[in-house]
Amino acid sequence: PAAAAPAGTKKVIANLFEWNWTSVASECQSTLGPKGYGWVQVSPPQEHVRRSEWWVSYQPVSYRIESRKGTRAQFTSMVDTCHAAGVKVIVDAVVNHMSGQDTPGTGWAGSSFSHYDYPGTYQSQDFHYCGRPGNEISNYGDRWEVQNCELVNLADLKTESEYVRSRLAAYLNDLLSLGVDGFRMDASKHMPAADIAAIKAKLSRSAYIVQEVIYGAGEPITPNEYTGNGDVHEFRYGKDLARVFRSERLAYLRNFGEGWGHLPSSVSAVFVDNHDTQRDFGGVLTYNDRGIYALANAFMLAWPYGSPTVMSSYTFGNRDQGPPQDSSGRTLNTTCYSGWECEHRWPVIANMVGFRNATEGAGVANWYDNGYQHIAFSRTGKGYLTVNDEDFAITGRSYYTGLPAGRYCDVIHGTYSNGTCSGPVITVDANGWFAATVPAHDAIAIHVGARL
Ligand code: LAG
Ligand code: CA
Repeated sequence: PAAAAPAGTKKVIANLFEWNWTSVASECQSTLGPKGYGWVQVSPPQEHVRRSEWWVSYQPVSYRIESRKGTRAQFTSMVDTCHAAGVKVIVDAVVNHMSGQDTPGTGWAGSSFSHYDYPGTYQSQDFHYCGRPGNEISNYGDRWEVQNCELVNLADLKTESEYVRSRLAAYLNDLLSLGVDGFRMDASKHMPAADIAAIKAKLSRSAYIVQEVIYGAGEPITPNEYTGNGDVHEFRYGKDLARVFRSERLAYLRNFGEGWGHLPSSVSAVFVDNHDTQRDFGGVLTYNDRGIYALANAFMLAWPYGSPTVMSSYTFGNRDQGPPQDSSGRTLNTTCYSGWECEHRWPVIANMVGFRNATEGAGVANWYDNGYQHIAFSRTGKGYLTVNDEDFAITGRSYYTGLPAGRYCDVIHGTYSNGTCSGPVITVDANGWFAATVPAHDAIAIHVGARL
């Protein structure tokens, strides 16, 4: 079963990183559905090691759907609630490895484990021992090593073995039986594409697949190898976009995407930042960049390349810091703008999801740039965005949109609902033009779904 690019008319994904299931469910109802997000990506749901850092989620000890984010019943009810709100669910699936603790322990739900023994699930013969120092990956120039050694000490599964493939498929099929719609395949680079294909072939029904393959210059394993299985995360997108915003020119974005050597649009999954890049990739734009971050997301949502994911973070001071949790380690309910950034709710970003949906399928036309930090383009007949990232306002200019004449809500500064706009209204004349001032580091966006 294949399904590249999220299905449906609403394709934008919100990544509610480390949210608990109860909070994901209410967010689907209150915000994701109403704002037009089509999908929510949730953090790994399986049983994990017990510690406070966020990354415990990436150290499975069994495939019980019990984690600090909630119980199996809460997970199931979250999936149902999201579906009722018109939002499909993508699970972050950790399939390359198990835990990385050197000392034996007990997992979140009580399962005993040691580094290479997970009673009832895997035993020592199910893991790779690559024979390099510490069994650790050190040379990303060596394909075999990257796929057969350990990523940061995480016990590396023999994904070539029939037993391991069946066990992984059983886990994913369990999630599908609960209604899950797709999987983010964690650490895909560390598994041969053929192993992922073999696991996918065992799935009980079709599911959206997006694979995490971090592009590395000169590395033998490339994102392109994985496109036969489904979508692939294009890590160059967020890096290049940050560089353009921070130190280059927005004018360079006129051919952003394939023109920059990125993956083919139809299989590319993009984001401004994700949970790893916001911590570990210096220079990427994050919630800390506030207005510029919002503008970068607005560009991503307006620009028809790839399938966009909007990141939603909790506030962190150091890279290992876990999400807000209670004294027994359960993740607390999300409180937006207090301990949690909720970027997906920022008005600019949330309103641009509506722009994405209204302009789906329309090409880019009427590109304009001033050679530097002021750009504009239309999505043929459907929408128009202009971004001014100069340090000065652009005043008294007219923009050719090609849009039908009418009064449109500027969704960067206002929210459209029930036929009214809470912000400025832009009037497009009979010839498709409007005149407006765009302040420094600001934007204007209009689309046919927010026409008064
Ligand atoms: C991923 N994609 O390929 C995840 O997106 C990424 O967040 C995961 O790393 C990684 N692969 C493994 O699934 C995260 C943290 C690591 C953390 C690891 C395992 O970025 O820092 O490692 O999850 O929890 C931590 C310690 C290591 C230690 C390891 C094992 O940082 O020092 O060796 O745990 O105990
Ligand atoms: Ca591996």
